[in-house]
Amino acid sequence: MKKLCFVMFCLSLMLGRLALAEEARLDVSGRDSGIEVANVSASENSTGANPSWIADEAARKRSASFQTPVTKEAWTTATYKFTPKADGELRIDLQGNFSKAEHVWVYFDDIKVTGATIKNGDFEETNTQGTFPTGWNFMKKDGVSPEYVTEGAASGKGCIKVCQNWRAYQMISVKKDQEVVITLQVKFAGSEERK
Ligand SMILES: [Ca+2]
Repeated sequence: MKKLCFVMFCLSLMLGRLALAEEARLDVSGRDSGIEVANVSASENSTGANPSWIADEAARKRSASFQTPVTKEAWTTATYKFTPKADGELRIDLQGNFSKAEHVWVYFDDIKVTGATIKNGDFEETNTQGTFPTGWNFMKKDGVSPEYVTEGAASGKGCIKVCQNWRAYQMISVKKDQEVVITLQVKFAGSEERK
């Protein structure tokens, strides 16, 4: 019986570990503009959908969430697609996957968009001090912020480090029925225990 308990304990640890797989996450939101986001899909190494965790159907149709598994060893390239159902602005948020146990930090770089215009998707344009990428907003709280990073970028010199609690975001202009295709590179940047 003790042995069985031990096996069950090991299995639960393994499953817990699987559930903690590190992923980059990009959310698209038409919450403010009321724009629906249809035909959500992602490249084979990723997932993309109108998020099942939003219970209200109308709100769910105005959102899309994409996730890509990341490693510390190498940058991963992913492609995300969706079609806006009206002209206007959508917000995109760059973050890591949600975990109750950890803050999952992820690097983003080399974001290219067709069908809409993104500002400074390669994070190469900065303020005069070279400490902040223009065109982006950083979500700051509890004295912590996303980071602008100038070492080890996937493309050029700069990239950013974000997680679910501390995101980078901007508004992109979209057109009715004009498919938006986002390609980007992501990499795991480490995790820390939630306090
Ligand atoms: Ca870059």
